[in-house]
Amino acid sequence: MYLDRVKITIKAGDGGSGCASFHRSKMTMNGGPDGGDGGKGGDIIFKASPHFSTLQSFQFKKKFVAGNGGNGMKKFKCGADGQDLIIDVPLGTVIYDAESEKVIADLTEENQTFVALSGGVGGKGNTHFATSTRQAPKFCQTGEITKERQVILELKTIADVGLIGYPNAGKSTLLSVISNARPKIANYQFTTLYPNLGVVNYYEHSFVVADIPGLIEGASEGAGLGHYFLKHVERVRLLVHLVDISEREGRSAVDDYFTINRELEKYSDKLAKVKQIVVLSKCDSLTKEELIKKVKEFEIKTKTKTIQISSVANYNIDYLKTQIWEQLKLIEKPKPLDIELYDFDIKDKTSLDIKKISSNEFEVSGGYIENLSRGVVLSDYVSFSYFQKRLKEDGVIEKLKEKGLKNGDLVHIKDITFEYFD
Ligand SMILES: Nc1nc2c(ncn2[C@@H]2O[C@H](COP(=O)(O)OP(=O)(O)OP(=O)(O)O)[C@@H](O)[C@H]2O)c(=O)[nH]1
Ligand SMILES: [Mg+2]
Repeated sequence: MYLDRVKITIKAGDGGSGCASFHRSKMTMNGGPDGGDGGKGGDIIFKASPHFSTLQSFQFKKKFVAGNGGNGMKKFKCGADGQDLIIDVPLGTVIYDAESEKVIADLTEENQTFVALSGGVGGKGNTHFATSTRQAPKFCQTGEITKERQVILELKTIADVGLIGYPNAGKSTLLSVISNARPKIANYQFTTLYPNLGVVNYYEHSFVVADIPGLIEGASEGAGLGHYFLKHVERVRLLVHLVDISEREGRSAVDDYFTINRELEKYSDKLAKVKQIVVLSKCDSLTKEELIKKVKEFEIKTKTKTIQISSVANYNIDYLKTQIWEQLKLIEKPKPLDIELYDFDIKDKTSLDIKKISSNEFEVSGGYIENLSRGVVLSDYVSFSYFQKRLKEDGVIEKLKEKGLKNGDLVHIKDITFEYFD
C-alpha cells in the first residue's frame, strides 16, 4: 500500500507539577519552603527529511506523544523537561489541522522544522508562593495538561521535473538511466504504482525527477490509476512528456500526446500550463527511415518540436539532460504554499462554560477553570480563598448570577462542590 495522506494524533508533553515541601535538617526543624518547579513538557516537532519519499512509516503508528515534564522535588530541585518528539516526514509534506482542514505547515526545505505543539508549562513549586504574610505555603501549581490534536499529513512531492505519459511509454526506464533511482520496469501497463524520485547529476548541478504512474484516457473519471498521482507533479517546474514513437502497441503517438494533455487540463489549468519538453521514446525500435517519417508527421500534427531518444540504446540521453537543465535554469522555483497565519497550537485559558444542571445546581468548566485551578489546592483553606476571590474578581460569580445563582445553591467546579453565599 502506498501512503501519501494520513491522519495522525499528536500530543505535546504535559508540564510537570511543582513541589510543596519545606526545608528540614538536623539543625533546622521548620525551614522555609523548598519545593522545586515542574519541568516543561516536550514539543511535537515535524522535520522534513530527505531520507523518506513516502508516508509509509505512518501506516501502523498513528499516535505520537512527546515526553512529560518531571515533577519538582524537595531542596529546590526542578523536574527535568520532557523530551521533544521529532517526527520525520518526507520533503513536500503539507500538514493540515484535521478539524478545520486549514494548512498549518508546508515543509519544502531539507531539514526544515515546524513546532506543531509546544509542551505544557511546568507548575511552580511552593517557594514561589511565599510572601511576608504567608511564610509557609503548603500549595504549589500543577503542570499544564496538554490536549491531543489530530493532523493530516499529505505528501505533495517536491521535484524539479515530472515525467508524464501513457503507461509503458518508458518513463521508469528513462528515470533509471538518468538518475540514481532503480524503479521497477516491465513490458506491461501500470508497472509503476506509485511515484519514484531520482536525483540526476548534471556536471556540478543536480535536479530531482519524479516518475509517476501512467495516465490513460478517462483518468479524470478514475480510469487506470486515475488522476490521483498528479498531485505529485503539481509542484514541478518542468514536465517531460514521453510518447512511445514505436507505436508497437497499436496506438497512435499523436493521439496519445493529445490524450495526456487533455487529462492534464482536466486535472488543473495550472498543471496544463507547465512548460513541457516533448520526448519521443523507443527510437531504437524503428528503422532510420521509419523514424524520420514518424517524427515529421508527429511534429506537424502536434505543432511541437521533439527530442528523440532511446533509453535502451542510450541515444540522445545526454542531450535530453542538457535540454532539461537549460530549461530549468530559466524557470523560478515554486514558492511554498501560501499559508494563512493561524494559530493551531491554541492554549485555551479563557473559555468558560456555565451550565445550570438543576434548579439549585450549577457546573462551571472550560479553559479558564483548568488554568486557574492549576495554581490552587482546593483542600488548602488559604488557597481555596484565593480561588474564590479570583472567581469573583474575574466576573465568574456575576455570570453565574445571570444564570440564576442564589444563596444556598451548589456550584460544582472540577472535583469540588461548594455552597454559594454572598
Ligand atoms: N526498445 C525499447 N524499449 C524500451 C525503451 N524504454 C523502455 N522500453 C521498454 O518499454 C517497457 C515499459 O517501460 P517502463 O519504463 O516500465 O514504462 P513506464 O512508462 O514506466 O510504464 P508504466 O509504469 O506502466 O506507466 C519495458 O519493457 C521497457 O524495457 C527504449 O528506449 N527502447
Ligand atoms: Mg513506470
